[in-house]
Amino acid sequence: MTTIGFLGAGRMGTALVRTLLKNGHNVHVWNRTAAKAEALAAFGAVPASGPEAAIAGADIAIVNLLDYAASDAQLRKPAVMQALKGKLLVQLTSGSPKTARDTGTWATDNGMAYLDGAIMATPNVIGSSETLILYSGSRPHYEKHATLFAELGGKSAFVGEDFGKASALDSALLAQMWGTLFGTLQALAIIRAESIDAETYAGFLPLVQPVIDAAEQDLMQRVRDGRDRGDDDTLASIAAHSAAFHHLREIVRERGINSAISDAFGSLLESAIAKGHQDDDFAMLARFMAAA
Ligand code: FVH
Repeated sequence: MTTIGFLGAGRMGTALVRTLLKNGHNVHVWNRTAAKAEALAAFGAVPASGPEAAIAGADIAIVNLLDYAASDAQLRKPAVMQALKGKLLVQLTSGSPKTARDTGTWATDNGMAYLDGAIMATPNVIGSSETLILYSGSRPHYEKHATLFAELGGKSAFVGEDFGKASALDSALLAQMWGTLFGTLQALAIIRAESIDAETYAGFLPLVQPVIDAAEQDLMQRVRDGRDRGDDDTLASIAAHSAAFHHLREIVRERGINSAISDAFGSLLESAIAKGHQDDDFAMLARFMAAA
């Protein structure tokens, strides 16, 4: 059993606190709107009058607030910093790799151990064996509390001592998710515009995932292996993609579909061709996406 000082009782904070309580931990919780912390007393939590009171008698502190601005406003209070000295601070608020690194440096400079966590799940699956939360920072402290982290998410993993690594992987996975979600919106717009009937639509759905999986895995492998130059290994050149992409833009235009998504992707293809890469592999576009 661990005594935890927990800051935040929003949707995610409440799910995290309830899971910690269910696993027998002693949780002192503070929330800006006190009623949300008080509601957790029904599950065994101890509502705290302030963040420093929540952390004072705790072994570790866990933060899950809206953003780093809200988190910093609490953590950097002198009384809270005093309460945190010598303890592990686990940041489960979403942020960028930079804010994670800045906070990790601030924490270690002020006598704390630090783990930055990226929750790859919604509140309803916290505590599930399938739930993934990535952590980066102090490996010894992750290993010391690995059981507690596994209770929050069965697929949780330590990804490295660079404080920003968990957030970086989170950002990459979110980019992957939004790319797929926006692509799905585009596909649905075409299906709706072409008045595809329910039976045809039902036949379309099983085709989607295999296409996504194969394309994304092949592309990641090619980018990793540097196989982006036009050679006999190229399956589809940028010119071939651009020619096929032209049909997508035709449908979008003819059917009056919002062209923001297809215009964005089309401009990447066009700029690569303008720079003479028409015969290179589609994977070459990764160089265009990379920082200049
Ligand atoms: N919900 C989700 O599915 C995602 C999954 C991935 C990770 N996120 C991150 O978790 C953080 C909290 O998200 P949330 O969904 O729980 O958000 P809310 O329900 O809106 O709760 C926000 C809490 O933050 C407190 N808060 C907001 N502003 C301040 C402030 N200026 N000072 C102090 N506390 C503040 C808020 O307090 P109150 O409004 O109840 O008084 C809540 O406790 C977030 O980083 C997600 O990206 C969740």
